[in-house]
Amino acid sequence: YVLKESRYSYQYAVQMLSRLEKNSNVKILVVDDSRQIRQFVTYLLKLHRYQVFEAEDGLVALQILDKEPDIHMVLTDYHMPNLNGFELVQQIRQRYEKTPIAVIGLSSQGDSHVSVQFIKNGANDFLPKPFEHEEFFCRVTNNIESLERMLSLKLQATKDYLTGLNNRRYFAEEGDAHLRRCQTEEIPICLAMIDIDLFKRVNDGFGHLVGDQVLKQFAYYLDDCFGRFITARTGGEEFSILLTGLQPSQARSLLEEFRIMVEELEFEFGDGEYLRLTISIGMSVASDDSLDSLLQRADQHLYAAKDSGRNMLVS
Ligand code: GH3
Ligand code: MG
Ligand code: MG
Ligand code: MG
Repeated sequence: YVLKESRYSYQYAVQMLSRLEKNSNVKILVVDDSRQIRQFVTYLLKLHRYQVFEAEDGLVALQILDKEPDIHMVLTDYHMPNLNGFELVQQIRQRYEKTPIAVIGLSSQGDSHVSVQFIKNGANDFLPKPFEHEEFFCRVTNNIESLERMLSLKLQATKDYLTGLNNRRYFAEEGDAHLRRCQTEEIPICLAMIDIDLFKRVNDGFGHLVGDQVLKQFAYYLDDCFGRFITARTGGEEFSILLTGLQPSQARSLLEEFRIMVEELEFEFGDGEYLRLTISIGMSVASDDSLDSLLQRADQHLYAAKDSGRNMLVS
């Protein structure tokens, strides 16, 4: 006989437990003006260990979403005072343009018009009330799974695989948007391009794997010092930072401090061995130009730093 895996097998139980454990990290907002329905939906979700927040109308829902940035799913009724379900979805899409939030509309059966309108207004899915519990859980799980797939794709598209820093693509998109915001608000902004000196020698002398290991350590220090700014690995051994809210003189001294710190660092590899590095930095100061022209000027300054003997900042 081949024992068919039972629904109640040990493996199944382990699988269920890990699913529930995963669910406990998922925050869901339930919006309904009927307290009874709200509590019932909450009860169902809590059975599956989800973290649940409740709102009695759209306005309260928006307040909660503002306070809880990691709510990624909203289940909402249509008929509600203040802000109805459609208006809530519209508001969510407008305000959280860049945050993936799955919205599932709920409304009484027979109102097919409502389901269409929910989807047209930006909801991901719709569920008529009353619903089968199984269908309810299937829809919630499906939507969470597609959300997770989306988040993981987004992460892959914006992060550098080796160092975990933002990649060039992220820097171009976010940097450009950020630069514009700062320009309208008249916040000072500088761009630094950092390039590791003679990095080819690390690879040639110790091998590519050591080179990778060193780049990872370098990225760690860069993030530690400049993590509050927009940073990225924009080339092989080249990194860029948008220094916002600092006067050029402040940006310069921060970068100088970093350059000197790097000079004194010991980058470990193999069995307790270490090597030293220096960096060259090109900095440019934004006026009303584009990110491209800022990058271009920083690059010219970086080139000048290399030309003048490396291990220095030119701005
Ligand atoms: P310079 O001071 O003029 O910048 O000299 P350099 O040797 O750093 O510059 P060059 O552009 O000639 O060489 C950069 C080297 O960085 C070559 C390349 O093998 C290495 N590199 C780029 N990306 C990676 C990476 O992901 N891993 C490793 N191990 N090496 C990399
Ligand atoms: Mg209602
Ligand atoms: Mg280099
Ligand atoms: Mg380079």
